[in-house]
Amino acid sequence: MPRGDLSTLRQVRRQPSSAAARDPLRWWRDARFGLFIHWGLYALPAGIWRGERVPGIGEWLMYSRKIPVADYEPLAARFHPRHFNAAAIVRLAKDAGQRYLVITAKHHEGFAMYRSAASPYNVVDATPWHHDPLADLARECRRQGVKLCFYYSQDLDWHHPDGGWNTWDYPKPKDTDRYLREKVYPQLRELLTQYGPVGLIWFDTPITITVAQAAAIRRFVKRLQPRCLVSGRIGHGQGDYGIPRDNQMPPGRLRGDWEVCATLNHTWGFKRHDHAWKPAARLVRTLVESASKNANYLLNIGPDADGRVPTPSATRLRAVGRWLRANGESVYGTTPSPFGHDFPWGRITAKGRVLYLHFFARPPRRFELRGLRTRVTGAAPLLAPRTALPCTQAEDAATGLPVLRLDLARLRFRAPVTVVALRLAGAPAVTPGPIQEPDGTLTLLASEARVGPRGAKLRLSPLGLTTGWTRTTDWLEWQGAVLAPGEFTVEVVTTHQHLEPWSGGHTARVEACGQSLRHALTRDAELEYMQAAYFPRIASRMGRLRVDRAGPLKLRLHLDKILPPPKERPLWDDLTPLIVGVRLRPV
Ligand code: FHN
Repeated sequence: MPRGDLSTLRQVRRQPSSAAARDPLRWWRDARFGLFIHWGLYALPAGIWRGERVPGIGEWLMYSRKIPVADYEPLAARFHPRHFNAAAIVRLAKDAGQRYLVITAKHHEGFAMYRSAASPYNVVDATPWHHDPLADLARECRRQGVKLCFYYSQDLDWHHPDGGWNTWDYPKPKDTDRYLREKVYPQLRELLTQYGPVGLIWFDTPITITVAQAAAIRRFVKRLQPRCLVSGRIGHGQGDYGIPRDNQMPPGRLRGDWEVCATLNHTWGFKRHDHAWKPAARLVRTLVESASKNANYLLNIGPDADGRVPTPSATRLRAVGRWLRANGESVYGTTPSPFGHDFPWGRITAKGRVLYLHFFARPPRRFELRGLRTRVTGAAPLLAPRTALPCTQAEDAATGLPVLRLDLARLRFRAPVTVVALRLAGAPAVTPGPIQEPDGTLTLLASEARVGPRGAKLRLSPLGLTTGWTRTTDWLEWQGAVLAPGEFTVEVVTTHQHLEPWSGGHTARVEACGQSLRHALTRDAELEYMQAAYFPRIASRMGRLRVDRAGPLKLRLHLDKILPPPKERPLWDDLTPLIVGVRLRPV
């Protein structure tokens, strides 16, 4: 079993550099927003097995309860979703502004949600419905202009004796090649030949398959449909784009192409008792944040066993769609923020010579953006392009940093996100590195740090978090820009996946301005941010730092004592400290 955070393992192939070769990703990058659909037999128990609520996500019920195949299979005889309406589901995606749709053709339970000659355990042959919903969706996607894509669990399969991870029915060592030969390849062939052009295959959970197996699956897909994309969770660096962990929003800018996959409540597959619906405002902001980081946003619905989309899901998706209909210009076809850091007021996307400032709350009348070097030729609200917003650009006297000042008196803030378009004289250029915000905070994200010394084991993952910090000689170093010196509270910010333990207790040391702050990484506060339920950000207070002069600030973070990881290690995480960064707040 692999060790290490799934998201930090290499997921993406090195791209050939010619534009033509990159072209297959073009539609996907432009789309920015897709609909994920988790639908399978698990919608019937809906989180309840033999009268008991089963904790965890709905589609994992068979695994969570180690339900024998003999007891789970009969669910198929009860699957008759009379209310399934492919036209309505594709219409919902369109109303939401989603440009592609990814449906679970086969999830880990092993049941094919389409007509499969390769396995009788499929929705046409094994259910009283005798119907292929993927054929309906394919037709509707074509008719309504949405890209059709399939999720396929290439590794975990709790039904096939040699599929990944059913050890309660099949305790003997697995012959993965046999499983691939008997089920995966024949089913992929069906999916790629029966439904017309497929936008992408969303492979998932590459836990047991080898690099050779992953590479062969990729070749197989590309042979049948050369333009079909392959998700990063095929594993072993064979994907066309990367996927952070579920519901994870990484800090700062990302390198390469990514797709943030997320739930509307907590579960993916329908679960009767999961009512933890995320507010629509948060979904819009997450979409914007994804786009600002060169990531698509794939947002999930889990239809029930009758085929109905839960009303709270549909309501929220339509609300996102209403926002997008007015503001879509700042999302579709955009490129990421030119800045490497996140802003406390919102997020930035770009398109050619336009920067879109997305305000998540009413901004102050005198708004300041630091570090933009390109000349601004005009600024206006996206929804009121004739309302010119006065702006000036100057250099900060003490540091020489470019500072843009916008007068937002004429901006009407409309929740959840209001966009201001900045027209530039050329392609956006910015001062690299962290810059103190007008509110006085300076956030030093690990993704903007330098790792040392030469030969360090410590690395920065593609998601901008530390990985492999096992040596006390390694360090992170930043050069930030301070415009307003003074006294600051210094905090180290760490994170962890919510179901996995937090790696804390290590002794950290911050060196800056000739001062040294040494403290254990204790759980002092939890920072508020949108995905905090899944990846809490924990602040550990280090002490106070006095910065006497405006200008560059060099700060180094060391770990003087690193505790050994707990014996009970979770599946994914390498359990070395996951550092998000260091935060300086004026006292
Ligand atoms: O195990 C699956 C899970 O059921 C769900 O399909 C998600 C979607 O990203 N992927 C896996 C966990 O990461």
